[in-house]
Amino acid sequence: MRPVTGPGRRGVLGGLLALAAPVRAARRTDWHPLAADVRAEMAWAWDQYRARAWGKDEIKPVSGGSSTFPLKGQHLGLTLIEALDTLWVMGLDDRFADGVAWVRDHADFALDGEVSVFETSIRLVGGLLSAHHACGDPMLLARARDLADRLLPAFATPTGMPYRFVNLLTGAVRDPATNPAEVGTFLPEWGTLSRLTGDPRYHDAAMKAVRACYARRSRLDLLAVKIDCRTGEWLDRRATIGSYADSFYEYLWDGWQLYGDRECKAMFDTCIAAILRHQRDRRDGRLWFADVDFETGAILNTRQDELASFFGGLLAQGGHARDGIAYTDSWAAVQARYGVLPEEWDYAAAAPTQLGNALRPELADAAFTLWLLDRDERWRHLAADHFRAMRRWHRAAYGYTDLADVTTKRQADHCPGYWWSEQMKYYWLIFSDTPRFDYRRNYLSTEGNVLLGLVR
Ligand code: IFL
Repeated sequence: MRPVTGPGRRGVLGGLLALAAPVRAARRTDWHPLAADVRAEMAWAWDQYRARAWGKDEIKPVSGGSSTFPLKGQHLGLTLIEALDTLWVMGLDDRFADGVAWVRDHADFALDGEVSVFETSIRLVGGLLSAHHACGDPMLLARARDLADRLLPAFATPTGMPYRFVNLLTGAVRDPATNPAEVGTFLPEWGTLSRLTGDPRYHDAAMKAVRACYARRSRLDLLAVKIDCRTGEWLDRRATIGSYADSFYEYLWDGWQLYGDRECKAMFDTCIAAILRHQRDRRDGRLWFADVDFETGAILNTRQDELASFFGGLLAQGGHARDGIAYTDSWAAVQARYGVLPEEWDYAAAAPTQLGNALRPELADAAFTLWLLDRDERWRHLAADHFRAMRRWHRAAYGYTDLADVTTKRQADHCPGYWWSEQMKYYWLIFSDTPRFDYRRNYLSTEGNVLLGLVR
């Protein structure tokens, strides 16, 4: 692997796009009061978690209970670990120190139970690495390494693509029917681990898995959504930019941005060119990306995961600013209609097909990424709408919860770990102009973990 040399994935191209989309001076707003609101909400939610669910994976913000994830029935401190670099970048230093002390005294990954390799890596390995980036405590790096070592047995397959689940204590693996996202979303965390420990195994395992999946692309250069990690055979024909594929493309770009890896850039360019060619679909003046047959390009459906709403930022990063902005505008129009995006949207019917919202960060992610690129105030307005809608409808007695129905705003009772790592950080960074973050040279993972760009 190569050292970190290039600008962070969300920091590149800023000057170029600024020329294409100049900041509109007339809309200048003082965003700092909103940043203060975001920070106050984070501190309040953390204090609720501290009082009612300390060390548990996830708080139930309506009832005040807790739930486990990614292990069943045993807690790993998911929320706490996901929150750490957000607390630090907000300057909530006592709370950050309290969380680090919990990791030092209580985090234990030698538990007899199975976890999703993908989820554990992006959330917990990534969370520990970003906390280490914030404060430099070697204990955090040691914990990240211990956990990654427990995930490594999943990669011992004939193709190098990992099984979906592994037992943290025994290394027993389960479920070979995996997908591009769960195969190709490791490189930034695992490459960082290799750089910091001098042990190339993490980077090499991540890269081998990416190559194995990419090598099996169709003649149209499209990937399908389900693949057997033992044989490399596709188990489905559907190509999508949504869940089960999304972050595969994101991490190709990230491999280029973080490590200057030309192979990653070439793979990214090939995949994105194919997506633009075969999946781009315009309806009523709006840009969407259809699910298509990966070998013929025939449209299979016009449903769009909310998860795909991050994709506009990625397209712009990769040099497709016009498409990236148009796609983000499509989602912004849905947000304007419902206040909160539904989990799934049929763009041909212009109607939601899944009514819930799992407290999702993706549109705020796209707004932040686009803003880093062109500094256009409209992205801050979009992020502000996202934040204000969240505060209005997702706030509950003991924190922020997901919604069961975006049309009625009926609340469920679950706060996912990523809420602490993602949107709260995106809002803060886009509104605060904090000196703790390098706005020109940085890297945030798919989970919002800052692996480059914290300024101590
Ligand atoms: O874990 C989060 C991350 O952004 C991801 N997929 C979905 C989650 C947030 O919606 O890669």
